[in-house]
Amino acid sequence: MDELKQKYLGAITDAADEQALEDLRIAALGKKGEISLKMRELGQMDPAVRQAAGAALNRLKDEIDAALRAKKAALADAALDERLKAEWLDVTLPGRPRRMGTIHPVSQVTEEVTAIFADMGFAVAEGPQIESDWYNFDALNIPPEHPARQEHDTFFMARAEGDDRPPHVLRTHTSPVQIRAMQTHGAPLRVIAPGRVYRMDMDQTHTPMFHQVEGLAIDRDLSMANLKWVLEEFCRAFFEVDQVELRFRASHFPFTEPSAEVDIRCSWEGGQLKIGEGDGWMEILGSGMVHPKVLAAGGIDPNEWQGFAFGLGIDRLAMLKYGIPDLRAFFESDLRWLRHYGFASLDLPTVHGGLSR
Ligand code: 2U9
Repeated sequence: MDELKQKYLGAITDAADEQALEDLRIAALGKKGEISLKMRELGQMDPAVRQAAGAALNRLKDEIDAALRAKKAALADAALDERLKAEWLDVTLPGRPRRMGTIHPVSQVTEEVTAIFADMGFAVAEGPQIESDWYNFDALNIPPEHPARQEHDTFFMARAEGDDRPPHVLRTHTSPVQIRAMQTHGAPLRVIAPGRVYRMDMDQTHTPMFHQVEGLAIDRDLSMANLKWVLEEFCRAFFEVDQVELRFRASHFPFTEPSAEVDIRCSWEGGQLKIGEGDGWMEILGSGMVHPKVLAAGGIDPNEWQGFAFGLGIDRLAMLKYGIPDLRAFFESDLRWLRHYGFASLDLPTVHGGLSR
């Protein structure tokens, strides 16, 4: 009996896993197990011996059973420990930073400009980027002999041989959008047209595709004074300064008469641009009173209505506001460039802070 006890308790202590324990349980306590066989032998024993042997066998059975359970629990604990060790996580580790996208400066500035004019009652209009040469040129009082209509300035769409319909072009400005708005809505009208435009130009400061916002206001008695107020109001809001000073320089555009290029008072000190102060002037946009022929092309009677119009280049405005000195930041759409120049949609450097970077 002692031998059996030592054999099984020792084997149970040494059992490596649950399967080994189960094998031991069957070998000892199973139907044909050693203990069970011994129980069966009790029947042939002398009653006096049987009683003592039976009690001892029952105790041994209980001991083996208890040892099996204890070992099973110990194995389960060890397995759990093992798993916890393997699956341990350091929840105090810092997170891995995720690379976030940013809004492109051109989109950002387009939205800013649009919002400012929307506050002044201008609706936003859009139109096709491939235009007939009538909408892009004739309607805007740009005659066929004008340099802009020569092959080297404008992208003309190819026509099949023998197709002699008037040419289509990649629009060179967003002005055709306003012609369409005049035709659709008539006067009075206040509309801005943001969008892509195309010119055959490619150097340090020009890209063949760039972005404009043009504005047009038509009413019964609009004047340059109204134009001046609208542009001043825009500049205060856009450059986030209380006071701006604008200088209107006489110029010429076919679609406006009179025409003016508009400069803003600024200073450049230590490479930092400050708007509204200093001795410098920087050109920021073009403008004028809409030419009567252009009003007529839009179906609006120039004897009854006047209009003012302006146009600004978004790419340059974005570079000024966010201190981006290089066009590569734009046409490569490269986040490395944008980050390099400190542009992040959630951390906007202002004109005064941003350019010092
Ligand atoms: C209509 C009538 C008149 C829009 C105007 C300018 C002056 C101008 C330039 C600014 C920088 C183009 O992107 S740029 O190179 N634009 O100087 N644009 S007046 O005049 C219009 C528009 C539409 C029907």
